[in-house]
Amino acid sequence: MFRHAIVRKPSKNLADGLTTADLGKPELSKVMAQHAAYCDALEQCGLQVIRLDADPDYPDSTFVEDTAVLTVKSAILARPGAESRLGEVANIRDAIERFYGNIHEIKAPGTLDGGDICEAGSHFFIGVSQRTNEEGARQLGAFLAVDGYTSSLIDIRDMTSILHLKSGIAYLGGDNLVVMEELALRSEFARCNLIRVPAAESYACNCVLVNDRVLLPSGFPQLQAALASHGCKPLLLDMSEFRKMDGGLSCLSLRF
Ligand code: CIR
Repeated sequence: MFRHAIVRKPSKNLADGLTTADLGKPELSKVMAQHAAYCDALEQCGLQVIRLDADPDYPDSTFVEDTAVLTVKSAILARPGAESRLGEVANIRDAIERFYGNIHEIKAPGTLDGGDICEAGSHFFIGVSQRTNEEGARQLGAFLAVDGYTSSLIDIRDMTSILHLKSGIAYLGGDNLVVMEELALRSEFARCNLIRVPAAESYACNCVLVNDRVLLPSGFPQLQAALASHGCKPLLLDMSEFRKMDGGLSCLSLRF
């Protein structure tokens, strides 16, 4: 069960952040409305939402998930692989320290974005990507092992279709894993019960199990139907403006 979520209000200069999407500039009024709806949804799932102020020094800072990995046992501060995002970590530390006494840090030359880390029960899939390097993955794996978790690496460095591992997979409890077609045959997922997402709906792979609901971007009817047939209760959210900045649902919060 999650009880809390940390979010950061989008900054007015969100459009100055990093993106590879060719979808135009985010519209500020829609950004704010979509973020407010996202926070409401987390509250509807029973979470206390800790809202941090916008930080114009870091246009990507609303994507808080990339700054840390939070488990039941400890917090690990990340070290984002994009230079322009490195300073976001110091600015989230206070909020995390309010809840965790035990805080580890990924250190140079390691890099790690929280978006590459998929918790699946007592196992963690760690994406090695353009943002998370092998050293960052190794450091995280060692911290997790001390707490009794296992982990495995999923190399996505050759993939241009996703930024982070969790752009392409989501854990839904039990053995259930939502997975994009391109990753469905990876041997690392052979033991999972896969909910395969057609290429046209790939963006929706980044859905999030929050207690008894699954946050799902709106506009992806096939995955919505597949989730419903698995007994999940999707809660739909318009993500159009964050998608323009390569952002998905999971990256807008740290849940714990
Ligand atoms: C970036 O490129 O870092 C941001 N514009 C988007 C980060 C999205 N984060 C995530 O999926 N965890």
